[in-house]
Amino acid sequence: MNQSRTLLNPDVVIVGAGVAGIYMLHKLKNMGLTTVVLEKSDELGGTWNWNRYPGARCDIPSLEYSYQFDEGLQQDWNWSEKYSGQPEILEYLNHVADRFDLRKDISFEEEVLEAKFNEESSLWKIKTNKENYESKFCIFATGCLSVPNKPDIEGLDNFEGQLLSTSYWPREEVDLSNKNVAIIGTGSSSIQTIPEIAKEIKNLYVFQRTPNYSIPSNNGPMDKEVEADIKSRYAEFRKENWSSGFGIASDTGEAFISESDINEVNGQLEENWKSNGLGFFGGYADIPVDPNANEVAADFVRNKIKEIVKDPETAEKLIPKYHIGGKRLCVDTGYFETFNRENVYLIDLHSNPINRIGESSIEADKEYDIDTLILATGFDAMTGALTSLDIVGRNGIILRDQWKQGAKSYLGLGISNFPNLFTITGPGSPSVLSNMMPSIEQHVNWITDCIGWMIDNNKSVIESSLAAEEEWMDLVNEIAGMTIFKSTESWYNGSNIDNKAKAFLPFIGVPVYAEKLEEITSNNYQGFIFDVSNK
Ligand code: NA7
Repeated sequence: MNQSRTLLNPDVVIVGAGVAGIYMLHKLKNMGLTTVVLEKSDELGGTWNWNRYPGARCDIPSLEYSYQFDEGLQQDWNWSEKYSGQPEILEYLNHVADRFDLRKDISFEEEVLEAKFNEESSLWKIKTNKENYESKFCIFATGCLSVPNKPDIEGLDNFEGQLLSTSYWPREEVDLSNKNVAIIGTGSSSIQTIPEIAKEIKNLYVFQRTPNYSIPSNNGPMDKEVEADIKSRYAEFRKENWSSGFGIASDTGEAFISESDINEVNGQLEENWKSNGLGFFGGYADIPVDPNANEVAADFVRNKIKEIVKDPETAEKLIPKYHIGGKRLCVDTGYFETFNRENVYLIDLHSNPINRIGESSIEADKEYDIDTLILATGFDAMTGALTSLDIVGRNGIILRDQWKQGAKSYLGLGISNFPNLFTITGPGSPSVLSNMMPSIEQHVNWITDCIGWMIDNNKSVIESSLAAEEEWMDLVNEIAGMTIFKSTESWYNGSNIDNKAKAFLPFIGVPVYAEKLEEITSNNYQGFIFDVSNK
């Protein structure tokens, strides 16, 4: 795949060739910096390369989940559906790589094993499975949901049937017809997989630890009129999205449930249920912040589940009891309806935990004979890709150790003790609580400008100050404390992984974040320190 010899002393090493890595490469190349992207896989695409499970689809509308840096690109590319499926997004990312001639600077099947800052030379030494690099800057574009969480269940390693994972789905077609299949986990990935596979298999056993709220996507072919309208005013449309709390167009509710007539509220929630997808959560301004308003919206969805699922006992098990949106809200195509099929069974792990996995079975309330086991058990979110390898900063500090009590970062971009290292959509930025695509572009643009500013101002080393980082994470937590997110167990705060520090990591509020970023930048990168050789 690699078309040119890899440069071992580039100005910049970028880790990961997903949405973030390829755009970062494009920007740095345009600046004239020598840059290499190191990618573990033999294909680019990141999330959209790995997560190929049946039904994998983006739950942000296609016209929003796309790059905006190039007018020609956003005009030329035509999405076929309202919500794009994984194959089409991967095709798009490959198109972008070819269109901007990026492929030759990506080294595929090259995994970073260690990145170490040399305080004398102020260079990053990066060791991979193939080479050693030395670069001035090191940029982690490794994604927020890229290290899968493998459950610790007795017997899992001895399972002799077909073992699949939504996050590492095989590229070749998987024939599940006539199979007895178990799936563990009921997050977004599972909620998208279940309706697809239930149609073709013999029996499906769904092992649910926590039920999830899900809103119907009402996906369909792209409405050509809507597309033409948006394309005629794309810049303005993108700007509008930036002004909404989670950065998506449908999330625009300004009214408050607490101040509205309940019949009107129910009518509006019905509208939002039918057309807003993820935007259901921001459909009223107080759903994310006021537990009482949240309960009204949650109850609305609970009633929908009761209406859709015919068996009352199954419906009851599928009804979430926590705040809606506190865990990542899901968007589906026929998820709850699937439980009306005769070949689909729901096993509630709270009443019947999995005792063990046998060679060809899974045992909870009883023993289920299975041919295939699908793990849809999520990720070590937001920090996994940065703590699963040795990133060594000043004084030999390993990032994993620095973050033992919870990840801290300044703006989700820089980390104290780790000079000239940038993270794209790192902890402390809106990332997973925003539309990832524009948030990635925002960070890539910022990093590019920052490096440009350093060159113009004769600065060679940048790092965030400990004080700025502490203050920033206090703000992240203060804002989260004003919402329903903090009181819900979720992967936003590390609750899904045993022994992971419980710390809330995303910055809530796309417009506020953008304002702060702008303010800090125009204040000569306030909170960052430059050219400190020995701290
Ligand atoms: P998620 O949303 O983290 O879902 C993982 C699911 O797996 C969730 O239901 C977990 O239950 C469950 N889980 C995790 N570990 C176990 C064990 N040990 N036993 C049983 N069940 C378990 O990941 P997804 O891949 O579905 O979605 C990730 C994001 O991708 C998604 O939000 C979009 O942004 C795209 P829990 O809720 O932790 O009790």
